[in-house]
Amino acid sequence: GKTMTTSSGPDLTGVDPTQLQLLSEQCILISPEDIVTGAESKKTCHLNTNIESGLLHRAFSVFLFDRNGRLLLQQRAKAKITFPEYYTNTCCSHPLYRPEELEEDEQLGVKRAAQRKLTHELGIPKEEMPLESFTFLTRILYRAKSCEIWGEHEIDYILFAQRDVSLSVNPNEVQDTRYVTPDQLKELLKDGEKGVIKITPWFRLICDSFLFKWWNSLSSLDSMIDKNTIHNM
Ligand code: DMA
Ligand code: MN
Repeated sequence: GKTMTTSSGPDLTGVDPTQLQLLSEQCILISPEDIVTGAESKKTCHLNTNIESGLLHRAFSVFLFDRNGRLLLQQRAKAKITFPEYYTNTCCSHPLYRPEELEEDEQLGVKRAAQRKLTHELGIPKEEMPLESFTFLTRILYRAKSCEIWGEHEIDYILFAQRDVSLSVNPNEVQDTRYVTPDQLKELLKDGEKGVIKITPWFRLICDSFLFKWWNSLSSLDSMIDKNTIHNM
């Protein structure tokens, strides 16, 4: 007979099973002023239908530099539901709705989430990225579509760190990694404009605004910190 479908929502057939499981993670809902208002699943937070109704969540973006000042980039895995195979900064994800990742003092919650995902995506041992190794620079509010169904609408905490690390890439998350100089990144951004490669919208926004200025000040980042502004991009 006929199969009855009672649940509404996106068609998830063909989605990578590991990435499908991660859709049940509890993200942190916030107001445009970055005040916590509740929790919703990663799935709910990333559906364009909900984003169009204003649903907003908290995220972070790590920019990790080696001792020579080169930036570690990743190419997202084909299995990623949003922005598969796009080139982007070192690591991005969401602090989860749990006490240790909700802590706002010294941005400890997002720093703990960053530590967790640097291990999960890139295999960097926690001991190599102590919480003190992260410098929080500022917050960026942006919205972007990945496809007709999925998108992003986040306040993104920008975290910088500089140290040499050991990598052991998780192929379900990351297709490739590469250290780049500023000139090499500029070439990559040009390839992005030509459509030769794809670059994530948040990474593009940060490259076009703050990245190169901050990169120039790697050894004196303290003067660049802007804890109070939420930049609406
Ligand atoms: C989400 O990144 C966060 C930003 C800043 C876009 P993501 O899609 O890589 O998250 P996850 O790795 O948790 O799927
Ligand atoms: Mn998100």
